[in-house]
Amino acid sequence: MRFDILTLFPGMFSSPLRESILGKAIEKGLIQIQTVNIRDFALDKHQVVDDTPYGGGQGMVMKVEPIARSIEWVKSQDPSVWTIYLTPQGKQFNQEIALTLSSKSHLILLCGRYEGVDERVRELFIDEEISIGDYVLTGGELGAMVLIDAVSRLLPGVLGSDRSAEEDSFFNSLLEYPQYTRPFDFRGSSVPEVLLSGNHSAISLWRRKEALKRTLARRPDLLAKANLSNEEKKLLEEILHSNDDCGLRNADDEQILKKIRRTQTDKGEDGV
Ligand code: 4GX
Repeated sequence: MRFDILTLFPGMFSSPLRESILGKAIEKGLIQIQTVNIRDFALDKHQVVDDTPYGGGQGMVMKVEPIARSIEWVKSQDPSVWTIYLTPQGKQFNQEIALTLSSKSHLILLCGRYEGVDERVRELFIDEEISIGDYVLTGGELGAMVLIDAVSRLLPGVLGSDRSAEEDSFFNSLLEYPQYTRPFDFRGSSVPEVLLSGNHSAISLWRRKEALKRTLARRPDLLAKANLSNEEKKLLEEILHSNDDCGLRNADDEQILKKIRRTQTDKGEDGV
């Protein structure tokens, strides 16, 4: 899969995407990450890429021509490339979008600075607008890195052969269970005995129950959407009937709890 990043700050991408897992993926030829400096496509003597907004107001707007030329330059190599603009006004990025994007062969990621890009860039060149979350960055570059990271690890061969992305708990809309490694005892806090038992079915059951508890406590919204197996539904009822309230206290949570019970019953015996 190929990523072309259109930015005024290509230097930002030199290290973060070339370390560790993504660095190996590049070496193996599984992904290709190229930066395109938008300034190189400004034709005037001073290579101006921004200008004051029509109608007045604060700050600067990125000019349409240098962006248009850089996109057209990439498109001339591959007309089928999918063009994304990172902006807080876009659809909020999540695992499902990452999965959809991972089936594309080539993405352009346009990184805006200042007050954003001239509206005609969106109108004429952008296929999809994506936000990485409800906060304001100084530019789209970090958003592009987040997207590349999340998409790349879904590609076959990027994660080690012993670990597939389908095993991610987010795939099943549940948070991860707690993990431990040595030492057994750290300052009086020890590892749950079941993990040392060698009883694989008991360990698996404990982990699924802990994942459910944690999801109920921290992200009950995810549970409402989850496709739970019959066994998981049973475990969930056990948790809900125990004295441990899993941190669910306020009225909002009560509503979500009702919804979880309803959706998980409505889905019937197969959990679908
Ligand atoms: N998820 N930013 C875009 C420029 C800008 C300003 C105003 C449109 C309107 C962001 C995010 C993000 C900062 C990238 C502002 N564009 N990108 N940039 N949140 O905050 O992706």
